[in-house]
Amino acid sequence: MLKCGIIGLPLCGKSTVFNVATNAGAEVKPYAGGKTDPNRAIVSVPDSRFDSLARLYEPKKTTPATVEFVDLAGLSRNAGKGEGLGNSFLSFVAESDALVHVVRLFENAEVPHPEDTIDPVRDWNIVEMELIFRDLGVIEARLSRILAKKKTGAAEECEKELLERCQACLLEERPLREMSLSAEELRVLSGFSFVTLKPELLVANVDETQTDDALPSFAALKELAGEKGIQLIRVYGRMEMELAELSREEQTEFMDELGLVEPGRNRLVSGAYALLGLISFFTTGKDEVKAWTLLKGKTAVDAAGAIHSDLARGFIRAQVVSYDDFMANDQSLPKCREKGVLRLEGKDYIVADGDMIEIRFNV
Ligand SMILES: Nc1nc2c(ncn2[C@@H]2O[C@H](COP(=O)(O)OP(=O)(O)O)[C@@H](O)[C@H]2O)c(=O)[nH]1
Ligand SMILES: [Mg+2]
Repeated sequence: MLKCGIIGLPLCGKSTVFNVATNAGAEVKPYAGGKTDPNRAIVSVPDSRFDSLARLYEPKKTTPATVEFVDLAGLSRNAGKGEGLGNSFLSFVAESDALVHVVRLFENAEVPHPEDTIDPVRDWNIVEMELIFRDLGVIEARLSRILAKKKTGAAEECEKELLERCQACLLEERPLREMSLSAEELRVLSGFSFVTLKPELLVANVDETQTDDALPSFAALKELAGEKGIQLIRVYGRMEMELAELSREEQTEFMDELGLVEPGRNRLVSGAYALLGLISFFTTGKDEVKAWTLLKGKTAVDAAGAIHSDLARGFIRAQVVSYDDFMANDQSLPKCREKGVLRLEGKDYIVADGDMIEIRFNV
């Protein structure tokens, strides 16, 4: 399951955004020190196709695709003042698949800002630099271990050369995700869990009174996101957290007022999903309708393996029909077969978003 770590300076609204994403009701207040377990919650990925399949099959069990959000309390108050974000924070970032980076735009005289003023671009840079320092430290440690060796093999020479290129990138204050790395290079780097290699979703946490696109802090952030190629979404943190607790009808009413088409939860979950290039495929039946998560570009055998390793091992063929074709043909598999939209695909078939798949296998 995909794990999204929520990061950002103290009091920027991380726990608030966590609650928007998960409706988990985590405590929203300044961290008082001491050791605290992170807030964790698993949420299902909103998908109207999955909902209609579940209604149609009326299975004993429905299993939507899921995403986990993790929000760590207790970032160091001294982040950005050269004291680092703390080890527990950085190890939590390292175990995330994607980062949801929250920056504060909201004005609220009751909530102090660790840097005293509202400046989301500066805040973003502070956290980004912490992540860059962390990766630099990991590289330096590894390089000095390689250099200390009397003899190094060809593989280590390659690794050293690659790490030095990464180091040069970080020393220019650029995250590793800005490098163009081959699949093989990414494989070599995978063991280091580099945090600046992780895809990042930038969340502008604005107050419900700040709906204007021309808001200077928002305009500046938009420019930054454009420059860096980072996906930016706007969340009315406090307001949408309260919204998440209301009934559907009440939510819709308030969302209309704010000009929002989708609730914050959907924007956050779908944003993270798209960010990672994830798609969903479905398995259907009387027992269970289930949505599975797969990386874009993966094959029918990968899909089989996601379900069970036996299905990948004994893979013969995948019976595939797209959700859209299925719906367009009276939700009837025989009719889909007749029309030729229900196909038998081989191992190398690239799974498309919304495919309904049945694996034929033999073990
Ligand atoms: N006015 C306003 N206050 C907010 C907003 N988002 C968060 N806050 C307040 O800012 C404080 C810190 O929020 P919290 O989510 O605990 O920040 P964290 O330290 O990053 O987890 C809380 O008192 C929130 O109510 C917002 O959109 N508007
Ligand atoms: Mg918090």
